[in-house]
Amino acid sequence: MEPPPQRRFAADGPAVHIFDFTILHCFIFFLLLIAKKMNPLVPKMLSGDRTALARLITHIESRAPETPEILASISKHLGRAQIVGITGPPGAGKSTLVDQLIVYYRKQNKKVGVVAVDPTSPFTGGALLGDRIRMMNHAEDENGFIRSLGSRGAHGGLSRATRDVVRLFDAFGMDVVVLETVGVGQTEMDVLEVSHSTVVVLTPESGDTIQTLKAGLLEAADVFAVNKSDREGALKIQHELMSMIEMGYSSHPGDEDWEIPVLSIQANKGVGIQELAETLAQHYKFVTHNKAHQAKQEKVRSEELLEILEEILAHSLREAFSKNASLNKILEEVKKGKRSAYDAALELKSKMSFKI
Ligand SMILES: Nc1nc2c(ncn2[C@@H]2O[C@H](COP(=O)(O)OP(=O)(O)O)[C@@H](O)[C@H]2O)c(=O)[nH]1
Ligand SMILES: [Mg+2]
Repeated sequence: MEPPPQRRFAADGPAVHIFDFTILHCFIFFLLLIAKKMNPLVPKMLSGDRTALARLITHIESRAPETPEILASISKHLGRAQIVGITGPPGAGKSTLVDQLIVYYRKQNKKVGVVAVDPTSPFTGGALLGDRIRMMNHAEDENGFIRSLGSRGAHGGLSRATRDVVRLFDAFGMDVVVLETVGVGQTEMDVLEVSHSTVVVLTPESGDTIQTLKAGLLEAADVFAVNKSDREGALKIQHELMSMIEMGYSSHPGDEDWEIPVLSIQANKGVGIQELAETLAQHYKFVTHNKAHQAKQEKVRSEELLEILEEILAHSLREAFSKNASLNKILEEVKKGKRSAYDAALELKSKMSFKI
């Protein structure tokens, strides 16, 4: 019988053999693992299926129990997108600006995902409708995707849901993800933690109120965009912001090397958009090499691990209560006011065998 053909690197023969063997087994193991764990929508989404993407967003927005599995299975596909947060008072022109950014990035042949967080929309319907009408300009575009998230249905987890939708967009292959959020409350500001850069949009009308604007809003800015620069007072607010920055009011600790730019924009005419996008590209480069930003991300990630565990445990507990008669009995006693929730919780805690 003929001897088997020699390997190209004969001297490394056995090592090559072991290597092949290990890779093959890892691959099979990985396949088994994902076959067991992976939601079938995930591989579809990863291969570019927009319907699968939309359905996964819905799961995540409603914090379906399989959310952690979905997010775990896309973790290898993350970290490629540039994430831009746009915030500011209602009516400042954020959505108009986001629209223009989409047009700009699409002309550059970049894939863009937009997450609009507007807690006012589920109540009035108005803001959402306005956004939807604008979105239709991009609806036919295969490489743009816009989604509005309301605060309802997210079980207080709006910032978690938003962060996770941004991740889905990243895994889907978006080059840029734009996050629009109204800068009114802490929850709305928290969602910005996920972005590389935050643009705070103000208008000449903000000039009179700049002293009264939430400090958190001004401090969030990596870039200021003074929109509606066609209106009177635009220069005045620009100067006010500049002198505020000079006095060090709005610099981030550790980010002193980044001088916060104040740009003049007219979003409804597309004026200043290119400059904004270029500034954002510079800031993206800056943060990816910046120690203060990395330290902030480390803190965000460790907080997140605890939040995820809390969410998983809460799901398991709810499930246990719905299935277990003795737990249900205790729940009923608490419901009827026969015993306090604290008393019941301490008894249940003492019965839990919980080890890590
Ligand atoms: N005059 C003027 N109006 C603008 C400009 N940009 C946006 N607007 C208008 O401002 C209003 C609010 O815009 P919108 O994008 O919905 O604001 P948002 O609430 O911050 O998202 C809309 O009527 C826009 O047409 C601008 O540069 N100049
Ligand atoms: Mg808006």
